[in-house]
Parts: sequence; structure tokens; C-alpha cells
Amino acid sequence: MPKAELHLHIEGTLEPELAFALAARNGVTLRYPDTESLRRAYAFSDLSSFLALYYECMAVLRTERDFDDLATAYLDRARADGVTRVEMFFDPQMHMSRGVPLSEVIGGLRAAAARSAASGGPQAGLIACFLRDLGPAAAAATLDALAEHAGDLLGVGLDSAEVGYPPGDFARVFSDARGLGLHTVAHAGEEGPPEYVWEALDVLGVERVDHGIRSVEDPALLWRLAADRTPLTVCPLSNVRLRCVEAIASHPIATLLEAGVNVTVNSDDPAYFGGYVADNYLALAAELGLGHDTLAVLAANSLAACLDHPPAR
Ligand code: ES4
Ligand code: ZN
Repeated sequence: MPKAELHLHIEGTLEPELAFALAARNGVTLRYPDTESLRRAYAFSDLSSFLALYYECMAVLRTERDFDDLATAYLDRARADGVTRVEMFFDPQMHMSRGVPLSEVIGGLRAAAARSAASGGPQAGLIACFLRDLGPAAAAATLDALAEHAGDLLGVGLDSAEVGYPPGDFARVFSDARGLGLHTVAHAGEEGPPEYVWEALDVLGVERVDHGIRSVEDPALLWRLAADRTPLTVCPLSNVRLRCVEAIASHPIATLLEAGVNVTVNSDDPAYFGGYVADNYLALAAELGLGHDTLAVLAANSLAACLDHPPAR
């Protein structure tokens, strides 16, 4: 089925094989002797245990060519899953703090996106995420650096460690981003409470909520999401791997669908969480019993939830 992937961290598509190849090319040393031992480290107890390894592995990404190779590998993989459109996150603060210029990051990702679209592969747009645990002042400085690249971006988002970092703290930087013509989305309700989803909607004014699964704890919030048709970018395999949800069989996506929420299915950090986007659909079919009709609704939701509708081709 044709589908869009709307919750995908491009740095989270770094497979161990590519990580070691880039490490060798750039003279960077990883803490692990080989790909198998790195893969064995992919046993996470929560979001923060994942983020530590995810940020560590990013050290191998240094040049425009590295970002191009990373995104090209992902886009080829996504094409095989029927993905026609990707709105990919990246973490500018992580790269800038390592001395990698924003122009190299964005240049490499854009080059891969242009080649993909020109060859009939997925169309790709970029969403720059602020790291919420670094706070609103750092986010504002990042937006200043992003401003000259605004024409190369679809929008801004908010990611990283959630609990203790409410979306409302970022109200000013999100309104400034909209002033630059950028779309806005935010991670909320992954590990954090339903109140953070309310804040993302009412204080940040986001167009989509990333994860949002803890919305099922608040009937009034479910009503609001359904009434507004606000898309949620749900990532089932991620939620299980990070222990936000016990198993696919008990995933709250069933409750979200029953409440009429505009749900989409996505992979988040597929190299780390054991599956790309089609694997997430297949897991919902196999372990939650979603039928073909429901999977088709989820795929249609994803295409309708794109921030920019891709031109017909
Ligand atoms: C992330 Cl699963 C998740 N949550 C929050 N921030 C992230 N960055 C990459 N993956
Ligand atoms: Zn995410």
C-alpha cells in the first residue's frame, strides 16, 4: 500500500554496518568492537537508555556525504515498503555541538531527497527538532541558525527526553518558527502525561502530535483530537522497545482508532527498534489482529496527514 512516513528520525536509521563504515571513513572509534556487539546493546529499558546510545552513534556522522549516504540508505529501504512521502526529523543541536555545520547536514539530506524523488522513490521533506532537555533558550539559538535554511525545511519539531520538559516552555520559539513560514509538530504523550499533549495543542499550536499514545488516559483529550482530526504519529515497535507499552497486543492504538482519532503508523528509529514502517503495520496485523481494511485506513490517514501534499506524479 502507498503510505507516508511522518515520524522518522533520520539519525535513527543508522544501521550498525553503516555506522562502522562511516567510523572507518572518518577515523572515529565506537565503543563496540563489531556490529554484533553494537546490536546486542539495543536492549533498552526506557527512552533515556535509548537516547544515550543514539547520541553516541551519531559521532560517526561528520560530512555532507555521510548525511547523504545515511538518507539514501533509508530512502531506498522506505521505497521497498511502499513509502511515497517522508517527513524526516533531524537533530541540528546534536550535530552543531559536535562541530558539524548545519549546511553539511541539510545539504546532505537534501541531496539524498532530490535523488530519491527524481528516481521515482519517496519524496522527502525535513523537520528540524529541538532537543527539549536543552531548554527553550538553546532552541531559540538553534532557530536563529536554522533561519537561513528555512526554505529547505518543512517545519520544526520537539524531541528527546520528555518528562520534566513540558511543551509550553517552547511557546515563543514555536511561534517564531511559524513566523518563518515553518510548520510545527511536537513529541508529546510518549512517556509524558496527557497534559503535555494538551499543551502541544493549545500552547504550541502544533499541526500533528508525535506519539501521543498517553492521550488514551484522558477521554476529553481523545474527544478533542478526534473532533479536530489532529494526526497522531504512532510508532508501535518503538513503544514496545522503549517499554512505554507492554506488547503490541496491548497497544493503545486500538483505543485511539475506536475513539475516531486520526492515527498514522511510523517507525521512529527503525535501525534501533527492530523494524521499518511496513514491519510496524505487519506487527499490528499479526499481534493486534488489525485487518486489511484498518491497515488501509491507517495508510490513507498517513497520506492525508502530510504537512505539504506531494505534487501529483
Ligand atoms: C526519539 Cl523515540 C524518541 N523520543 C523522543 N526523542 C527521540 N529522538 C529520537 N527518537
Ligand atoms: Zn520520535
